[in-house]
Amino acid sequence: MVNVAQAAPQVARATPTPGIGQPDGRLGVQDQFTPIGEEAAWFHNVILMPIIVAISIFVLILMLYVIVRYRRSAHPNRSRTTHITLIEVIWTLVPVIILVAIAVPSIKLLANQYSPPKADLTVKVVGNQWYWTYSYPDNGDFEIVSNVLSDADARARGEPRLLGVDERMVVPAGATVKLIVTSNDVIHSFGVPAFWTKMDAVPGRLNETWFKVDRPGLYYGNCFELCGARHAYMPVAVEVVPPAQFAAWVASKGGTMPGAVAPTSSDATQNSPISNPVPTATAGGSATETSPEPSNLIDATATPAVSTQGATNSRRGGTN
Ligand SMILES: [Cu+2]
Repeated sequence: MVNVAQAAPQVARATPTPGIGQPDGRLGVQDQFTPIGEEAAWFHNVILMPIIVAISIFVLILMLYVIVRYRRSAHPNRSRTTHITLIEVIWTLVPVIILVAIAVPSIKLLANQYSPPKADLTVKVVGNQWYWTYSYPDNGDFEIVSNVLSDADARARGEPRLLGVDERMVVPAGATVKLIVTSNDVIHSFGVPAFWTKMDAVPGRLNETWFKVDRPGLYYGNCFELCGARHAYMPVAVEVVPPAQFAAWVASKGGTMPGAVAPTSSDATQNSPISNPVPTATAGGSATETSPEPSNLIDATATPAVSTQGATNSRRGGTN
């Protein structure tokens, strides 16, 4: 698996590890393999769940106590008490304190999700009825079409039913991967639970998310938006590989590594604003009016990041 660099055309495929990157019937969230995922799972498991359980048990005990202690047969003459200032202050302040205690780690997590480190790699994710395409603008802009495996093929390859795909998204381990997510037809949603990554794929709109995984392996996800008859048949499979193997895989797909060919364009891409979807709105909107093709959409929005000269040249070299 490590020495695939010499075998350029055919690159080894990772096999799934039980319990990692796929549902295994457990209660709770999957094991997390990104910094955001670890933080979010900690927030869920250590903060939210204990508070929710404690409140539920407290309220249940309180109700049982009141039902028994103040039952009608024990109190033939009802109490005329309507206000106790102390307890009203308490039951106002305690929930406020609980909410603030939840809000602090929650907002911190949200801020971390929206301030990714500089991207090492960009992958364009396009949802289609009913498959995904992945293209790699930093690596010669080759495109991969990812279709679900048939049950027989999945069994033959040792992959879980309805999660295995023919062509996986492959990314290098330890790299910050920026995803630009859009759709070709209806609203889909790209998600990988083990990364805590989920993003709507909306036609005519570019959404952005990111992940960074250090552990090589195979991680499955799904389309998370009900998108039509074969919604359940467009799984996501992300294979995280050592960087050398990623380079071999890119070569096997006819792509190039950024440093090797076009250092200037890759620099420009890396300098592009990571969490700024604003410039995409106008370009995306106009592109939608003329043509709904998402590759045009993304090219149109990608041009500001590269130099204006580059954009003009490519246009001249292309259709005009
Ligand atoms: Cu879908």
